Amino acid sequence: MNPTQRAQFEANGFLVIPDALSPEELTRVRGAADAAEAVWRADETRLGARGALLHQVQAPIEYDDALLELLWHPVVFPLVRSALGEDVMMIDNDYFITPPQTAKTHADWHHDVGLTGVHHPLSVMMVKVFFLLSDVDAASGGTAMVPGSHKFPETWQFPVVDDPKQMPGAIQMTGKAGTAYMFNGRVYHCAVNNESEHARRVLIYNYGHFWMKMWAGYEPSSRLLAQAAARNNPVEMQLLGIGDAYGQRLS
Ligand SMILES: O=C(O)CCC(=O)C(=O)O
Repeated sequence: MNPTQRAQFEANGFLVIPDALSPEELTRVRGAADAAEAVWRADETRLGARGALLHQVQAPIEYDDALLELLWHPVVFPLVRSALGEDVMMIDNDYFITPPQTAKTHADWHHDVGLTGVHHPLSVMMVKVFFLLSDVDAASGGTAMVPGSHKFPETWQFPVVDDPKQMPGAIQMTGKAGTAYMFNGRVYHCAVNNESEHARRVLIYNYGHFWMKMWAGYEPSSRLLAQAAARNNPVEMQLLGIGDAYGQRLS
C-alpha cells in the first residue's frame, strides 16, 4: 500500500482501486461469472439466496478458476495483505446480483464484524473487496459507507433511517465495471436500493485472520483444497485455510 492509499484506508476505512481489472481480465471474469450464474440458476440445490432483493451465487470460487484466482489478484490482494497482515485468510466469497428496481435494500446498515474482546477502533479484523462487474452509479443499488466509521466508539448509536441513502455522512461507492473497492469490516455500510433498470453485479471476497473461522457454507470443497495442495502455492493454500491453526503466516 503506498502512503496515499494507507492514509485513505486508515482515515476512511476504505480504498477505491479504479481499473483494478484490465479490460482482458474483466472480459474473462465476466464470462466466468455469467457461466457460474447459469449453472446456479439451473440447479436450485446450489447454495445462495434467490429472493426478490438479491440473487446470491454463494462461493463463486467453486465454479471457475478465474473467480478463484481473484482471491489473490496481483493488484488488489497485496493491498488486502498490507491491511490485514501476513496471517490473512479467506472468510467468505459471493457473487451478488441485485435485480433492477428493488423495493428496498438487500442489506441495511451494519458492521460486518463485532467480536467480543476486540477493540475495534484500533483493529482490522476483516477486509472485504468488491469487484464491480457492471457499471454502478448512485441509482444502481451499490454499497454506501460512513467514512471513518471503523474508528467510531464501539457504543456509537447510528441513526435509524427509512431509506439507506438518508444516513448522515454516507457516501456511495460508484464506478465503472472493473473498479474494485475494499473496506475494513468495521466500517458501517449497506447496499442502497437499486432504483435503476439494470441489475448490479459484484463479486465479493472477504478476508480475515488465519485463526478465525470461515463462515459456514464457504469452507472450500475438497476439490479446491486438493488443487491448492497440488499447486503448492503458499498464498492460495493459506487463503483457503490450509496450515496450522496458530502461527500460520505468509513470508
Ligand atoms: O451489496 C452491497 O453493496 C453490500 C453488501 C454488504 O453489506 C455486505 O457484503 O456486507
